Amino acid sequence: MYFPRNFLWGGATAANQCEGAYLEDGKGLSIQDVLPKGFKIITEEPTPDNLKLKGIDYYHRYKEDIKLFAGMGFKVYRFSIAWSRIFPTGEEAQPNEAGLKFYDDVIDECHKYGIEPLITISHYETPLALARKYNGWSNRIMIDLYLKYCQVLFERYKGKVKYWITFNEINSILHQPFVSGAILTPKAQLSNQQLYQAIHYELVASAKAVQLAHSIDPEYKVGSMILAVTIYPLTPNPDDIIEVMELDNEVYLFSDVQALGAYPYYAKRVFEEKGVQLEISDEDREALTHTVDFVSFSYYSSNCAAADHSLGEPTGSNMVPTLKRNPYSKVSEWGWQIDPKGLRYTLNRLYSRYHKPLFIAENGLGANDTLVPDGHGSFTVEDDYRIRYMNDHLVQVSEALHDGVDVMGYTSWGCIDLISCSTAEIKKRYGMIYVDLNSDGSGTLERYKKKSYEWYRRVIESNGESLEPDPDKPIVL
Ligand code: BGP
Repeated sequence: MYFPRNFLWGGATAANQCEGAYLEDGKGLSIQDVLPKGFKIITEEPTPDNLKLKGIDYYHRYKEDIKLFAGMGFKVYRFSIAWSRIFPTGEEAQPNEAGLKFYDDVIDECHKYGIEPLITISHYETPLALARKYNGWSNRIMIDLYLKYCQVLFERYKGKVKYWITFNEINSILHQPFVSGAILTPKAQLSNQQLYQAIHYELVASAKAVQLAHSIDPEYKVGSMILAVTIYPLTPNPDDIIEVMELDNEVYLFSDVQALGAYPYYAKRVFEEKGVQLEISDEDREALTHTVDFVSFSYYSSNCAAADHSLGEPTGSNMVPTLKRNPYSKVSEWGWQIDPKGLRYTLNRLYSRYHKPLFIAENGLGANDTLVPDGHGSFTVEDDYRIRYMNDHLVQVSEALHDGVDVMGYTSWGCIDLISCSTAEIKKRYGMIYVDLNSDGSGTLERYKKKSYEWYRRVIESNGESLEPDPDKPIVL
């Protein structure tokens, strides 16, 4: 295996999917508090009876959870800060000290075990008040409000945190303008003009955050993050190749701006065809030149696309509905196609485009798990399917490293079971740590180590040497 000695092995979570305590210690409502069932906004006010709001009670159990992460040997832990814990409505003159104190403690707990924190500044959890008052990122005022929040974090955590990600999966605003951009206008009524102007404001905010971070601490490493929708042409028909090229450009437009410092050459035509006349000032253009230090992404699956949308079997993706099944890929229980080699391909493509260090911020398998007695008086999950998924993806990360790609690290998504983003379920579990919580909200919230816990511990301890390179050979613990 080709993992460098300083490879950052770890796991990732997001505040809104695990913390719970949705109004504790002065926290304000976030947009997630009106999404108790996944991507559908509820009109009534959130209540404490809501499953998603309870998360997995990480807010009160983070010490136990971080200790469990340390037990696997994590070098890095990616988590997000809930913006509405720091600025409950986004507009207070002073940050909420109790909210900051919570993250002080989380960061200290990481350091206790030599775990490097990697903080996502905005992970689908904008204060709800900003959505209601300004229609979220469709309003330029969001740039200043976001930077005010960033400044508090960058100053507070100087010398304690090194790695930051400005926005989780920034390109998902194309498909989920509310979740990703706090824009209340329903997608069907949102014009391309409004959408791309909002995207522009996020990109300017991200670049200004990079500049601000570096001015506060030159040691800070700030990254971008995209949802890597890796797409193959359904057939060798040149029309399908062009279809994929255009779909790719929709995604790369974001990381191109963030990593290369200006709108890419193809943006002019994209805007022309979408009827977008971007309002962009000289100050904006200057801000965009502040590029990220690393490029991160989430990778779960790959898909196919064809120019003729009637061809192929739809994947049922709620992000890009025109995506098609790949007959060569297996499919998860939630219909996500499984393609480990697609990760090597994605790493190579991003590296050849940006020549900047890459970070795999999310990867993992959402699956139904069954808790069984472990034979020693406790419980476990025999999650060989998850081990297989992670093993085969990590082997492809090693291949990409061998190809010469600079990969800084890998954080498996939902290293502890948490509430799903798209469906708000607990039963779609990604963790190597099982949380005793059921869909009806019952359960003790006790944590149990799954079989994958010991497997990942050995992978990290051996720096990848224990991985099974042959996808057809059983993985023996
Ligand atoms: C990404 C999000 C995460 C996470 C993951 C898995 O898009 O950044 O927050 O939840 O997807 O998705 P899901 O929870 O819908 O299975």
